[in-house]
Amino acid sequence: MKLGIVGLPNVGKSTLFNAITNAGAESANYPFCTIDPNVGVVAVPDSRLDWLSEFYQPKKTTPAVIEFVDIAGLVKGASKGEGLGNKFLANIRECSAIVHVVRCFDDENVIHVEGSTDPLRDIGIIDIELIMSDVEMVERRIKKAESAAKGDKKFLHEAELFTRLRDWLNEGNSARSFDCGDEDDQALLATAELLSLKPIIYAANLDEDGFADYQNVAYYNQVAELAEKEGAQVIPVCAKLEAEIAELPAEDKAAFLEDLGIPESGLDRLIKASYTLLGLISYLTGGEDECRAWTITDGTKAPQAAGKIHSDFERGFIRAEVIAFEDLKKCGSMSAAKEKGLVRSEGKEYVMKDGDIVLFRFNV
Ligand SMILES: Nc1nc2c(ncn2[C@@H]2O[C@H](COP(=O)(O)OP(=O)(O)O)[C@@H](O)[C@H]2O)c(=O)[nH]1
Ligand SMILES: [Mg+2]
Repeated sequence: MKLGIVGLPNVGKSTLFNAITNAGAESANYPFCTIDPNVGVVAVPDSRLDWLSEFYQPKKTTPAVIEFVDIAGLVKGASKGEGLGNKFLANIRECSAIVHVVRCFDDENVIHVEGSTDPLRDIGIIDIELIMSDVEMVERRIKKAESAAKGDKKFLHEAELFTRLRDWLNEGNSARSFDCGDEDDQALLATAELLSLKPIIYAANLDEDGFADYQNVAYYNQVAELAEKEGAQVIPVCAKLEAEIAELPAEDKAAFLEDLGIPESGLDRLIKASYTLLGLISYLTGGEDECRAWTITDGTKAPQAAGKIHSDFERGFIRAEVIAFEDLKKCGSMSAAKEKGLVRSEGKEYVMKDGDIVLFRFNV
């Protein structure tokens, strides 16, 4: 589950990526912080895990992590192969979601490939490249479905669906906004690995002054308005500042942000939002050896969640002892929570919730 960082050249992608990778290297004893120069692993900030860790003082604390890929080189004409375009588009195809970095700052020392700052124009350029690349995929899909339909009529519907989609894309619309009707059709579309169907977050990259007062920055508001129409999120960041913050030791970070009057770093917000965008949630385990956040897909049931820890936990699942994080925090200790009856015993059909603190009972 990777997120691809995309955007025009010189909008701050690599600066943001470096901030992310540095934050990862510093925040966790993770053995694989930088997998390759363009792929970085970062810990997902989680105040609940911080609390648990404070509470148990374990030997080890392990956060949830996600991967980001810095995808350089998308320019006008990429879908036609311009500037290694196809290679970069293929990189995006391997990602599950997209962080689209949009330049929302003026700086005459940083060249803008299009000559001026204009967030909506920039978004449009990238969108069109993704959409045109999808058109090619969809054309191929239509041909395949049409020839399959000669043998089996059921493929006629697939050909028809993808033809409608192609026309929609050709009008400059993304697959995200395509209204395809029922769930079966949606599932069919999902098999096509379309770039413009991937969930997206806009990262509005502001300068320092802009970031401190982003709600009054016209560039930011333009992106926010577009995002709202698409049902997407926009997160204000100052990549340059984030890169500086990421190099600070954890204990200095909070003070630094406070000095600037910023409650939470844009990077932290972006990472958390990215986790949610991927449809992921965390459950937690706590103890004197290790406190840990475990990543599961939203909607996962208890046995499969247990299987993340060890396959035996899933195979021999008996039940899960579960308490909501807020309940534990309120009670102050596990024994107090038990007395109040807040530790629940849940069975095989239990759907895990974000922030559940869990002890699995199993027998193999
Ligand atoms: N003024 C200003 N410059 C920035 C900001 N973010 C990035 N830059 C500068 O913009 C240039 C291009 O950034 P880079 O991250 O390499 O862009 P990329 O091509 O999108 O990867 C670098 O010189 C950065 O220092 C920002 O928030 N404010
Ligand atoms: Mg770059």
